[in-house]
Amino acid sequence: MRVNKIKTAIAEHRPVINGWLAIPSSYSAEIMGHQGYDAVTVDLQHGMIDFASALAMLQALSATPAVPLVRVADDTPAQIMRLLDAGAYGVICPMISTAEQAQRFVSACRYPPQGNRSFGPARGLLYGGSDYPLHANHEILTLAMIETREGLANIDAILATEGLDGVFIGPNDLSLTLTGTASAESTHPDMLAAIERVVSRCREKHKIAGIFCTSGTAAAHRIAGGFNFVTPANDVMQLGRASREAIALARGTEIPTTGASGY
Ligand code: 3PY
Ligand code: MG
Repeated sequence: MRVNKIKTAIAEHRPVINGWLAIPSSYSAEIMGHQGYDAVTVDLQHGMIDFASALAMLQALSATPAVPLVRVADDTPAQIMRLLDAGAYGVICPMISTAEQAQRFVSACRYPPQGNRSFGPARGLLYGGSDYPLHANHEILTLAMIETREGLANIDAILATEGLDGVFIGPNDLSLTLTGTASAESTHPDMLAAIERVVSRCREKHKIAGIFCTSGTAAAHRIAGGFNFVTPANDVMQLGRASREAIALARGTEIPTTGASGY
């Protein structure tokens, strides 16, 4: 089976830079996959992406060096299994608040006896190789999103879930629940303490510590803070920023720091 390069990078202590797709386009996916990201995630939660678009995007990513990942809309096992069958090499699952939820998520990603993933690997075989069924349990990446107060409180139990590779902080949701304001780069003391707590627990337990960031600079700051899986903004944010910059440079005006998308 094709090796999951994300797991290799983590084992070799190289931070993973993960692109993020919210626009339902196989062409966007193909472009992003060729830019040097270690992985690119198709976002079926907040992205404008349905299963048919996700399938085409995973196919496009398959022809690039980036490892194809998905963020699912929720922890529904049928949805998780279907996206794995569509060739996703890893799943980021939002709003994991308890060990039971984490267990249900991981089980959906693992064939028996480790889990309850139903057999029908489909594109998994095409992308991964004919021995996919033998190695999928080891190669498929599982990241539980920590973005609720309860998830933060249960971080130790969540990280103890057998087969869970790590966590990915949703800083917008986490800051919203902790401070009342959604801000991915919040410097509120409660957020800083929460982030430090998750990073140190991950380090102790040798689990992946991931986080969504608003820019490359913010991602570098997170890596310096101990994260080893970072997303330096999504396609929408990058497209908006690149457009504003081009317009301002053409007009000889100042580049606005935020646009209609809020970033
Ligand atoms: C969050 O910041 O809450 C996220 O889910 C990032 O996409
Ligand atoms: Mg979120």
